[in-house]
Amino acid sequence: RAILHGELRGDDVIVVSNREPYIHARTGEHIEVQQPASGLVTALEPIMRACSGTWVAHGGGSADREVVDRKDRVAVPPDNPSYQIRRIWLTEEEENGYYYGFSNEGLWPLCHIAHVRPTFRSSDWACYVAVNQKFADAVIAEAKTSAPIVMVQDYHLALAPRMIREKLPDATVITFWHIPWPNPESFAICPWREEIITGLLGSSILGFHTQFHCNNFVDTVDQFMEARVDRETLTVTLGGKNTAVRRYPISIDWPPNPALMETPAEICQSELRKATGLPEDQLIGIGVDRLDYTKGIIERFNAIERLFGLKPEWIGRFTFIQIAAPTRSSIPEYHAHEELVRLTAARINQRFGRNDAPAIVLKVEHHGPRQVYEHYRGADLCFVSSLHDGMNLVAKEFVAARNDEQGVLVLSQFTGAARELPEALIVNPYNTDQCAAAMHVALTMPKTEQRDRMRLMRGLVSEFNVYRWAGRMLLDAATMRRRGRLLKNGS
Ligand code: GDG
Repeated sequence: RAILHGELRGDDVIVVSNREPYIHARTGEHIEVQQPASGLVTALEPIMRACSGTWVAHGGGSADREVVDRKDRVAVPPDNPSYQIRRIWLTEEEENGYYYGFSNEGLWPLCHIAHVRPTFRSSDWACYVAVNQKFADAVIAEAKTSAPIVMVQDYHLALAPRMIREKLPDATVITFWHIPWPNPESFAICPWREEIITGLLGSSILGFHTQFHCNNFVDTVDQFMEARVDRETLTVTLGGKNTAVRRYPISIDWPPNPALMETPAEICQSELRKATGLPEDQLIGIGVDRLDYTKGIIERFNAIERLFGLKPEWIGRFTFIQIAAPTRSSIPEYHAHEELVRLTAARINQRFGRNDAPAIVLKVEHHGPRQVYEHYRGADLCFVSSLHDGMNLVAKEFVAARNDEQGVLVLSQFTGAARELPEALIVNPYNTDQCAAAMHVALTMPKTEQRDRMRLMRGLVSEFNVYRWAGRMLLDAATMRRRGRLLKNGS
């Protein structure tokens, strides 16, 4: 945090992402400010608070246009403004082609091995190119110097790094890819694979959550591009320009915002049971996800059903509460997935629910961050069953929320987080029996063992927090800039 406050304050830092950190929405007479359910926002917002600067993002809220100044800027956070959002406006056609189409029906399933076929349309690609140019132009317009530090976020903006570099050759472009990078054979089906890779190689640094994703990227470059790959230093050179490919595992704010932890854990426990109409001594499991098919919600529900089938003593004594934030609902796959999630929960409730104790409580709605934390703090176990996930911040948030050192994390082996949190009960979400058994272990785990595991996990998340994630990237960028200056002066 000190690095961000000290070295970078006043430096020209620009973040660019599709999603904005604050959405202004109109409800009748009032304008409400909401924070979107997004791992990227969770991670970057505290960083921007600490180092100021400008965040370029798509203005998607119903009242976003009403609150900006003449240059489409608004100061945030609303309670204590410390940085600017510069909003980009997209037409419906652009949003459909670039965001829903190429990004989320093409790249998202392409990069997640979740067995949903990617859809590639040339009309979507044309929008993707045009909108990436729009974002790049805004970054160029916002730069106060010829060598800003630009932090490009995620798969929506794969082409922007090169577009920015073309106009600002001295910029330090740090790109972070928040989702997995698949193996070369899987990536190869993308009709514009060379263009995507060339775009990304406009970056000075390209970051992924895990070494595995870095290696997959470098292997993909090696197979499809005329680029030099130095495997020792994981540096790729294309057209004389170097890109360092590095692992930066993302994390969360630490210590968590005190406002999220105000209610003592015991109160959260009793309130959660009361609010859900459950008996006082009911055991509770919690899941918090965007309603996305990669998160393995169906597999999770199937495992809960198996638990009740194999261990009937839990029927009526254990309830699983699933917070499912609506997301990308205009994409048919997501619509169908939501239906299936609802049907599966209803089927299991019919089979194993009891009058005052449903098996599954499904809450398909957006919750405030405080409510999310109250669920974490009130539960006995948290189940993250992603089929494939870059990192997964829910796992880390659950650990951060449990300052009472109680609660058990059941975690999919296909998340980046599983590599950092071996004290969780690590499971294969496709293995229903194994997941059911892990939940049984969690529900019967002695308090002392819960404490020992939770302490180790909290130790890791507190040390490797989001400031370290951003700090390491920015320090690497600073070293690169110093080296660049030295070489320039020497030549
Ligand atoms: C991508 C990558 C990577 C969820 N529902 C609500 C809500 N959330 C918040 C959670 C958490 C965030 O959304 C989800 O973060 P994840 O990391 O689990 O997942 P993605 O959104 O898919 O994020 C992922 C991440 O980027 C960062 O690099 O870890 O692998 O897929 O913070 O708490 N928040 C609120 N209401 C909800 O209803 N307020």
